[in-house]
Order: sequence, then C-alpha cells, then structure tokens
Amino acid sequence: MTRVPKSHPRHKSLVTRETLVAAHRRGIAVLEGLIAHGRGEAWDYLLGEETSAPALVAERAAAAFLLTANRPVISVNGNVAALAARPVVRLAKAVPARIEVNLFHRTEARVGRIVSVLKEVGEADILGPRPDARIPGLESRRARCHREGIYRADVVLVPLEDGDRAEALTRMGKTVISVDLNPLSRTTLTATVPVIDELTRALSSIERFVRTLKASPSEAVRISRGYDRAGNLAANYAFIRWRLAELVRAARADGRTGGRRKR
Ligand code: PTJ
Repeated sequence: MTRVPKSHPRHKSLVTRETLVAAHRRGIAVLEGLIAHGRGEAWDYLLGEETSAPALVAERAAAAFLLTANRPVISVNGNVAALAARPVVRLAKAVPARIEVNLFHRTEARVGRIVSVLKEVGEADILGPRPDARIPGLESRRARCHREGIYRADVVLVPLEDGDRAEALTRMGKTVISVDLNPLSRTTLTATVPVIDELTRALSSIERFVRTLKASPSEAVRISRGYDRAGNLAANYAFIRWRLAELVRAARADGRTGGRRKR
C-alpha cells in the first residue's frame, strides 16, 4: 500500500483510496467498486464531507427500523468489507442482526474471502456461501441469497447497493435501508429509508442511535411509524441547494477580495 504522508491535506481520502486498491489486489473489492467509490466521493465533496441534518434523521429512522424488525439483515459487498468490516460487525452485534455477503459480481472465491475478513473482525455467524434461495425478478447473480437471511428478512440494510436489487427487495415487501451518497441513484429513489451519507459515517451513526434507542423500545416504534420518507428526501435536496448557495456566496466573496478570503 502506498504510504500517504500524514500532513497531506486529503490524508483520510487518500488512505481510503489506498485501502480500496489494496482490497482489490487481495480479491475483496472489484474494479467496478473502485469506480463506484469515486462516484460516491464526488457527491461527498458536494455534501461537505459531513453527515447532514437530514441524513442524521434517516440514520435515526434506520436504527429504529432495525430495532423493531423481526429478522433484520445487513448485506455486505466487496467495498463494504474493504472499508467498513468493523463497523458492520459492531452494528450487527448491537441490533442484533444477521450479516449476509451478497455480491453483484459474485464468485464463490470472493464470497469466501469476504467472509474471512468479517470473521477476522469478530463475527463468526455469516451467511453467503452456499445460497439456497433467489430474489424473484432479478437476473443478476445478486439474486442468490439465503432463506434464513435476506430472503426471509423483514428489514434489510443495503450499503452501496445497485438499484436493481433495492427495487426487487422492496417488491418483496421488505423495508430496505440504503446507504448511498448519490441522492439521485435508483437505490436512493427506491429504498424505504434512503440514507444519503458516507458509508463509515452512516454505519457508526446508525449504531449510536441503535444503542440509545435500545433503552426505549416505544421510542423506536414511534420513530419508525412517524418516519416521513418523502419529507426526508426533500430535506436532503434542500440541504444540497443550501450547500450550493453557500458555495456561490463564498465564491463571490472570494472574487471581491481577489481570492484572499480564508475558506
Ligand atoms: O462487491 P460487488 O460485486 O457486490 O460490487 C459492489 C459495487 C459497489 C461495485 C456494486 O454494488 C455497484 O455496482 O454499485 P453501484 O451501482 O456503482 O452503486 C454504488 C453506489 O454507492 C453509488 O451510487 C455511489 O455513489 C455510492 N458510494 C460509493 N462509495 C460510497 C458510496 N456511498 C456511500 N459511501 C461510500 N463510501
């Protein structure tokens, strides 16, 4: 892995990129995952690389839905295993939820490697190898899943998803919680609870809400019942409009001071 100097202004971003490249070389993440990451990071620049207030609302709702579920499952793909194996396992234990490895570019060898990554960080009970069911209406290899996992789940958390499966899972009547920085992706537009935030921030935030809400189950029920999907999406778009307006204002101020204004 290329060493990134601590003093680099984009240190965290470059380390994440190197982590993904290394995960690709180890056969965990696919090349397509590197492209997906770039797309996500571009959106994160626009969003200010912080969890927005509307994302926080969605993350609290996500925690409430996971806690009130009968059979919650967290789906893991190559990018998620590379960047967030530990947060996934922590969240799964906190809920508790099952973890299922489910890949778009599925090979049995990669499923096995991802299961090992998750086992290394402390989760022994992982579904993925030897699937015994299919998600109806999906042509891709992603349709292959476990009866005891995604197939029978009532709530599924699908970080960094492709839109097809999110749609197929909602058609099955499941509550689908997505994590996707793209506010316009088909996943975001079809998930029951779209979380528009960066993967590691979102998972940690959902876990924090899970830990708080666990102490008051009636509050979790109230939040899941009162969750307003359309209102939250609108708030996310309004947040982007506000961000852009701020950028316009800052650029104009820069112009007036000949670029001497501090950012
Ligand atoms: O490991 P596999 O075979 O299951 O493949 C995984 C990928 C990610 C390649 C596959 O699921 C895929 O093709 O996904 P998409 O359709 O590219 O969608 C991924 C979405 O995640 C995009 O909309 C990105 O903007 C978003 N994204 C990427 N990185 C992050 C992210 N969202 C949040 N946090 C990130 N770190």
